[in-house]
Order: sequence, then C-alpha cells, then structure tokens
Amino acid sequence: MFRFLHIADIHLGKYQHQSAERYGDYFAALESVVAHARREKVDALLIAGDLFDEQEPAAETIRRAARALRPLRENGIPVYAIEGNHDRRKRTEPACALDILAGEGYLRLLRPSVEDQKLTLLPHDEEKGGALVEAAEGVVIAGLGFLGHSIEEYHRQAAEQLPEDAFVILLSHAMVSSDEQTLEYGCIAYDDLAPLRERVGYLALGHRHTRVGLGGEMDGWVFNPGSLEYVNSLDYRLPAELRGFYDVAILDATEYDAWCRGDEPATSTGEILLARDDEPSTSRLFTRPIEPQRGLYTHLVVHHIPTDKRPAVTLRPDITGCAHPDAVTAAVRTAAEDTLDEDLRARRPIVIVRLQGTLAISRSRLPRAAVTQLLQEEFDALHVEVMDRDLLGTADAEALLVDDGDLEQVADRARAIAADLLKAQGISVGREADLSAALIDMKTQLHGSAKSPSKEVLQAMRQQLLPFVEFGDEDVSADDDTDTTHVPGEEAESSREDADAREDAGAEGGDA
Ligand SMILES: [Mn+2]
Repeated sequence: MFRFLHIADIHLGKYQHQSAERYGDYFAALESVVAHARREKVDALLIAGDLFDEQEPAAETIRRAARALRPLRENGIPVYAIEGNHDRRKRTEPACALDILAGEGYLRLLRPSVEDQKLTLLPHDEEKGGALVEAAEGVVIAGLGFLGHSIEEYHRQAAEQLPEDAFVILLSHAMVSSDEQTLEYGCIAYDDLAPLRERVGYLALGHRHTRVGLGGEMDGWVFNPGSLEYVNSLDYRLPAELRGFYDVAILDATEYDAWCRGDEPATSTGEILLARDDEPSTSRLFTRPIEPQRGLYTHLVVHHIPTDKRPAVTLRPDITGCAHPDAVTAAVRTAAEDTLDEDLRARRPIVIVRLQGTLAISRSRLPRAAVTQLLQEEFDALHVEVMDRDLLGTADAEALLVDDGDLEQVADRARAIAADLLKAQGISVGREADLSAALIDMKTQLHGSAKSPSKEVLQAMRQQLLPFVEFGDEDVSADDDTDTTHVPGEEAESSREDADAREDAGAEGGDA
C-alpha cells in the first residue's frame, strides 16, 4: 500500500479582508491536514501548487509555513510540492520561497527543467533538484508546476518521459476542462491530456478551488481537491464541502480484499484507518481498479475530506417595501436571528448579505455601514459583505431616463452607473496586484506588434482579463441554483461543476 494526502491552493500569506484572523485561518487549515497526515501515518503529503498566495511571501509567512510543516519533517513524512501560478519563481530569480523550504528539508520541490520550449523531467536530487522521485517501490511521483501558455505541448512532452513500469502520480497546476470553448489561461482541455493517460495513474491537480474527480468524471484518474479555505470572495458562493483534501491509497489485491471486508489492511507504516463510505460525514469515497495494472497495485481508493474551515453564511433578507434605511437594517436583523445561532457566532463567521426583492429607496441609501456594524457587533461576524445585485431596482432606470432629451446627461449618468457597478460587483477587490501582473505579461506578449496585434493575441489578452471580472451573465445563471446549505448529489454535482468551472477560473485563473 502507498497512501498519500493530496492538497493544493493553500494560499498561505493571504490577508483576506485585511483580517489578521483570516491570515491565521490559512495556516490553521494546513495544520489540520498535517495533523491528519500524522494521525493516519500516511506515506507522503503532495502539494499541487499555490502553497503561498504570493511570489514573494513575507518572512513571517515563510516562518509560519515552516512551523506548520515541521511535524512532518520530524516524523519522517515526506512532502512533495510544485509551484503554482501564485508562488512560482520569478523569471529573473533563481529561487522562490518554496526553495527556502526545500533547502531546510521541509519539502521536496519537483520542478522540470525547461529550455528552448523543451521540458525535461530529471530525477530529483537533494542538491540539484529535479522533477521525478521514486517515493516507494513501484510508485513514482513527478511534478510539472504551472505551465502557462504552452500547457498542452509541455504535458505531451512530459508524458513521453514518464516511466511505464510504475504507478505514476503526476502533479500539475492546471484546470482541466471538458469543454474546449471555455479554455482560459492555465486551462487545458481533457482531450489534450489523453497522452498522459497511458502513463499516469493519478493526476494530482491544483488551481481550481473546488474538487474534481470524485464522481469518477474524466475516467477516474484526474483529481483536484479544491482549496483548503475560501480564498476569493466568489468562493463563498459554493458549498464548503467542495473544498478540502484527498486521502488516497493504492492497494494490492490482498489489501483491497481486506479493505472491502472492513478489516484494516496491514501497511508498512503501521495501522491505518480508512473512513468508510457509510460513515456519517460530508466526506466522499471513490474507488476503481488500476488499469492497465503496472507492478503491485490493483486498486485506487480516493477519499475526499472537506476541511473544517471558518463558516461562511449567506443571508437573503427580502427588503421589498422597506421605505427607510432602518427598515432594511431591521430586515437583515431578522434574517440574522433566524440563521446565526450560538455555535455559528462562536466561530466568528463570514456573513454575506444578499439583499432580495424590489428597492423602495435609492441604491445609494442602502445602509451598508449599519448592516455591517450590526452583524459584527451583535452577531460576532468576522467580515460582512453586503450585495445588492439581486435587487430589482427601478430607481436606476428612472434616474437614467429622467431627461432623455439630454444625451450628454444620459451618457454621464450611464458612466456613473457603470463605474458604480464595477466598484460594487465587477472587479475583484484585492486583486490589483494580480491584475497589474497580468497587464505586464500582456505587455510582453504585445512586444514587437503593439501597433497591429494579431487577432489571436487580442483574444488571448481578453481571456487573461476575464478572470478579474467577477460576474458575467453565465455566472448569474450558474449562481441561481447555488445555495450554501445545498449539498449536491454526485451526478448533479459534476454537471454543475462544469458550469462552475468558469467561475473558478474567474476566481483563480489568469494570474501571470
Ligand atoms: Mn492557482
């Protein structure tokens, strides 16, 4: 048996909502996985990119990352990591924060060498690094990192260099889509992964912030665990159960039989406790035979375990007929009293208020500050977001057409409303740094052809900007059937996840 945990998108160093508590939440999430790894005595922890939120994390962030991983180093549980788009080495630098952790023995950083558009997977060496490790008898772990623009070609090149006589676990920071039409920067079509299927038993992905693979979609070999915590404001819109980590075992025939009988299979590392599907929990199980069988192993057992994260609660008070700001605040109070019980308050939840109904006051009079203060002071909310985009507003349309003879005034008003919309619900707040990085990357792409860029370049640039716009038309429809209390069945989930793929790309995607 070889048993490992697969995590991704930990985003250590994120200072979400300018909150020190939120900064701590990301470390707490990682520590809970490390505790699970020790308790269950797994053989390895795999990190499929974006351990850090930034390319140059603060010294305190690196210090606390090391502290979180130290129990694994002390207990001889190896950690294999790759770079993500958030924490990869800068082009002008020889190393990144992950190299610091690697140098101190906290993890092995798997990194291919890329030269002249040629990707090479060298065996990993403590001194020189590399991309391939034999982690156990018959188990090879290989790491690609974030491949950006040449993603299809590099995956194809990697496939040719993977061994044929072992169970290969490949780490890659990429979003897989079954629909080629929706591909964005950092995405790859499932069909383009086909060459890997021959050599890879388990494709360990990161990048998308919700889980993929548990329903056996994509033929049961492609897995993405989701982020450990909520990372972007958009993440609050999807159920907490879709974010967590994978606890994976590859078993031989004897071990699998024993596991099916309910015995605990013997392992080289001691006792193990694989949770059963019928255990009362939100975790889910997926198993399949390993085909083609290479070496000892016959079965893959994959278990998704949602992380215990800070609760994010959405309130939907109807404020139809509220003719005064105080009435709006009162409606929010009633909704909060119904939903936020003592247990939730004790955990200092994040509260999203999505106002419903028809506006009876102008949008600018919505008591955002009063609602925030109410929820923070009386309901112990750590952070509050007030969203008005569900409201049917007659006020804006009327204001726009006040004097339809005066085109200039109409244009001014339209500009003001557009600016309002962008501020309120368009551009993801807090992603300015990512946006500027994307713009700089685009400048590079334009180099030499700035005056007459090709259609392809313009298309690519547009796709790079899309992730910074939070709400497109499709998002609105995808959101309609999304409820934080709704736990989807596996089948409903996989189709819905497709619809949500764009959303997560939006939340995560095109950082340069
Ligand atoms: Mn990412």
